[in-house]
This record gives sequence, structure tokens and C-alpha cells, in this order.
Amino acid sequence: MKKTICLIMIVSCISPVWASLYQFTDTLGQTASIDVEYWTGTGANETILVIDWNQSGTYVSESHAFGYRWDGTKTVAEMLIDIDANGALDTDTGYGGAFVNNLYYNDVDGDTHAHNESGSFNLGSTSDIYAEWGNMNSNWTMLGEWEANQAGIDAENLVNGQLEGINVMYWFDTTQPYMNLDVPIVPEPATLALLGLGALVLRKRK
Ligand SMILES: [Ca+2]
Ligand SMILES: [Ca+2]
Ligand SMILES: [Ca+2]
Repeated sequence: MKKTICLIMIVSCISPVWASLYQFTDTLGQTASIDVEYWTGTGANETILVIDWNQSGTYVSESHAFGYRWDGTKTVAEMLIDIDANGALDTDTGYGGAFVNNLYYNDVDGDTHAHNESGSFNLGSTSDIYAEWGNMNSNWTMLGEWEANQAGIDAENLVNGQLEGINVMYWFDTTQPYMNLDVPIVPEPATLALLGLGALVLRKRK
């Protein structure tokens, strides 16, 4: 009984740090712990939007994930409008809402996220939570292992269990390097370390 109480105390002490951690299941049935900023919507379908501003230097984090649930049919544009209305992410779109001009996010770690080259974002989706984002290939259908969004965001439908990615790139400033999209998956070693810590305390209490 003492052991159980001790373990519960450890878990309750640790959980606030991982409050936004969500076990997401992709279309392939794989799961991963994703650090989600906030959830929007209700429904049987679920996707995670990952936005990578590719910022470095004094920034704490360059990418952030936003959870979205819905029923029926929803486009990427409708999702962005809903997530914007529901929290700190702010969107600026053009061409009648078909393209992303800019995305703004002041997050709890103190960072202020925006793109300094408005309109230069790559969009894609994937059924594989571990897919690698990459350069656009010659037929413009893929960004590495991700499927490139070739229509406007108001024409691209969400799919249950897929990840949606929006990645900062540079269209006009060709001196900028290619930049990857980083999904904020919390690595397994962190989980193992926490479990190890719990076991250590249990042993000491024995
Ligand atoms: Ca990145
Ligand atoms: Ca950040
Ligand atoms: Ca907002």
C-alpha cells in the first residue's frame, strides 16, 4: 500500500510538466507522445497540426503542435480558422483564404514566433508519424516522405490520423539553407528515465 501511495505521489509531481503530452495514433496505427500546445474542436476525427518557424538562436522552441478534432469534412483552412479562434495561434491568409501569409504564436516559453518572409511556407501531410520532412522532389508531389499540399489550403481536406505540417521556407532569399520540420515528439528515453526515477525511490523506501 505504501508503495502505491509513493508511486502516485511521484506521478502527480511529474505530471504538470507533461500536461500537454498527448499519445497520438497515426493512420498506420503507430503511436507517439506529442507535446500539444492546445486542443480545438470536438468529434471522432483527430489530427495534429505541426508548425515549424525554424527559428534558432535565443529561441526555446522552433516548432509547436496543435490538436484538432472534427466530424464530417474539414479543410486545412477551416482548421486554421478554428485553431486561431480558440487560442494564441494567429493566422494571416491571402488569395481569399487559399494561402498562408503568416502565422504568429506567442507561446508560454516566452518565444514570439512569426516568419520574416511572409507567404513562404511549405505545407504537407503524412499518415506516418515518423516520416521525414525533406526537399520538394522534381514532380512536386512529395516533401521528402511527406505528401506536399499542391492545392490551396481551402481545397485540402483533413484525414483522421494524419499529421498536417506547415514549415517555414525561403522563396525569395535563396541564400537561406533548406530547413527541416521538427515534430515535437517527446523521445522515449525521457519516459524511461522517469520510470527509472520512480523505481529508484521505491527501492529506497523499501
Ligand atoms: Ca526545423
Ligand atoms: Ca517556442
Ligand atoms: Ca488566435
